[in-house]
Amino acid sequence: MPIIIHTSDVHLGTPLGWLGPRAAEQREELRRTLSKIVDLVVEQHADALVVAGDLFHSNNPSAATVRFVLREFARLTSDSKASVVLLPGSHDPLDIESVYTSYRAEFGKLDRVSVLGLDGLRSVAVENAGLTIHGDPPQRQGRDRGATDLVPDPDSAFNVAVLHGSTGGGDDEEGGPFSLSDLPGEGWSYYALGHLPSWHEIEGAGVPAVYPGSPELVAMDGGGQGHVARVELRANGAIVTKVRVGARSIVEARVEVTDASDSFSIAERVRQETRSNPNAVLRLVLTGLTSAEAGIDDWDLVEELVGDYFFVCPPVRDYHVKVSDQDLVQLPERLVVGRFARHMRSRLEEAGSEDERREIEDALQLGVALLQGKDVIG
Ligand SMILES: [Mn+2]
Repeated sequence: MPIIIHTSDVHLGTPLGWLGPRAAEQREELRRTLSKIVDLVVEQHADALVVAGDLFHSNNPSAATVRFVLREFARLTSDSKASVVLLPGSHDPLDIESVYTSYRAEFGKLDRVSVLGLDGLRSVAVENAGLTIHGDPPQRQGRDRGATDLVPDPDSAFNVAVLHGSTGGGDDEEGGPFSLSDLPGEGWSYYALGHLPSWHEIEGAGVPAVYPGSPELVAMDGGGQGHVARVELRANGAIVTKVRVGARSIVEARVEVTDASDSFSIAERVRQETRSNPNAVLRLVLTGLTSAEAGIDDWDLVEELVGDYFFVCPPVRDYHVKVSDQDLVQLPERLVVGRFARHMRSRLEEAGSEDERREIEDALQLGVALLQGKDVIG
């Protein structure tokens, strides 16, 4: 039974500037991921590698990046019987400046490597596998539409439709997965989709319809990336297996800064909540209420943690700073917040014990923050 390895949205050549000093390393990791995918095709004796769009991050990748891809595909076709079927996507669309037309001759020299849409190509028959792979590239950059008029080949045992796009959203705006009406009708064995950054399966299509997501981390808001789909086409249906190929992951932590005296003690809390992981990008959200004197310095915090992770994103400040005594006195009496502050301050003066004082102080700060419309709970 035919086996295909399905990937999309590799985004080779993306600058990854958000990774700062780690960007070059991660760009190299993207290449390594393509090599791992090629290895997987060889190991699995797959009949085809399908790339459902956005193999390249743009139509202007460096010559070195294109040469790397050509070399990997040459390795694939010499070490295996597999065909490679590429669909241009929304980042590497098939327009007049397309990477696929600029390097037409080089791609053309490779045996069994095809670009759907180039010279009107709409389907590729995979020899000896009873398999035909069909696809139509998105028509224009920034407009992602499915090609609903693809027709399966009745003489082929298995037909796979390859589509790139989502409903709504432009190229940088994230749309939702295709709805069923965006998929071409009856007679398909599998829908190989691309454009969404993380793994997603469309329910109700009758046969599996899968977005594998990027095989490696490319975006800060990434999450469920890092996989390819291994698809075994059988007479009684396609079996899809999610195969991990990505090296990096994202770790998210929400950490309370309340009562922390400095950045170092916050770093300690982060370590208690997450495990250090040299392959993880840490996304940190700081919550709670802190005093101005605590001096939470984002840069200190990142410096403290940077050795524990592949990269630490600048922390998101979702915390609030306590109102100083001086500011409390100045809250206007005609507002509820002013009267509340005065009332609580007089209770503070009457407090009997240190514990009681602290309790009233917390209630005062929390109450003032709430009355000022700040979201300090949870
Ligand atoms: Mn795309």
